[in-house]
Amino acid sequence: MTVRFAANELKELISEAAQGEKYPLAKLISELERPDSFEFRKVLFKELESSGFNGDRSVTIGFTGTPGAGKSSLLGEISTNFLQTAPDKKMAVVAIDPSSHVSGGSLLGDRTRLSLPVREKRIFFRSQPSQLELGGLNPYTYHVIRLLRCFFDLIFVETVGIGQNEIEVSKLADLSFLVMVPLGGDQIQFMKSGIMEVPDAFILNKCDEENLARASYHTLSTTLEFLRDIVPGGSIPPIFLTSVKTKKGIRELLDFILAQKPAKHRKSELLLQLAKWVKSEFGNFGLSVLKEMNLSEKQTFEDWELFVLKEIQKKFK
Ligand SMILES: Nc1nc2c(ncn2[C@@H]2O[C@H](COP(=O)(O)OP(=O)(O)O)[C@@H](O)[C@H]2O)c(=O)[nH]1
Ligand SMILES: [Mg+2]
Repeated sequence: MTVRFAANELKELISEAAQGEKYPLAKLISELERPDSFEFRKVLFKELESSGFNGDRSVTIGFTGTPGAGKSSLLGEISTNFLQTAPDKKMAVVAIDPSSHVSGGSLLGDRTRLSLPVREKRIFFRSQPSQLELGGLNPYTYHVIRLLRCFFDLIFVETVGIGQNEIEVSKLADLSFLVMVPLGGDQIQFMKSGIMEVPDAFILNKCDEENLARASYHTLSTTLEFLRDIVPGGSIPPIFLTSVKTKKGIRELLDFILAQKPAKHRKSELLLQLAKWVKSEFGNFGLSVLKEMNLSEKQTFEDWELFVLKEIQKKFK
């Protein structure tokens, strides 16, 4: 692995990215997405840390659901609202969705096209090819999110899929939403896959009509009471009724998101991601070695990665 940037060049890219410049940030992300990014990551995250960018105040929000539920359209509406209502904040969207294409200043949904001012420094879009056919996290998503956390207050991650994929994204998110359409087959499918247990909150999008909205809310809240074994009269997770068409509920949804505090302990997230990496590289053998390790004093993900690699190599000898 060659180090692709001189130290001062890296410092400059970081400072430009921090000011909202899109090209330098895209360049840093592209480097992170290379399979051999280890040395770069090590240098980058050390540099960020020492420059005071630790991402502690950033909130990561997962938007998952079946294709066509309106995730991209919703994120477009949210972006527009965000620019008006949160003048002192910055947000990023990472779409890990084969059908969400992001180019220039526009977020392209399935058939929707949202154009935002290209020079708007408070918003950043990025699409990542999905590893699996139907959504799922790319192996580099975690590192990209770590980087974005240093510069943005809110990071939205859009993923597609039913089942395991929602669980994957919820591990990186401080707040995870399941986006559904009213009275669709989604609920039954989600119930079967056990996914209703995972999200922190629900969005029923395409509630273009009041009656439909009311009926769907009732069905979903009853289902949740039943599935989550909520005592009668007990509280169910938040459900948002939205329509991109009529703009219903978008502002409430954004207010809820803006009120969210970064909740998750980043350390346990790091350990989860480390285990995921070890499992993909070394399988169950790797995991069994990992379990025996004392990892307490390591700092960055890269420190841990190196340490784990050495330990596993020792076992192979
Ligand atoms: N009627 C209606 N259509 C919507 C709404 N939200 C999205 N759509 C449409 O649903 C389709 C899929 O939207 P998209 O955002 O690409 O869904 P995604 O696959 O979940 O990202 C597009 O044709 C949108 O215009 C809504 O609230 N009401
Ligand atoms: Mg989409």
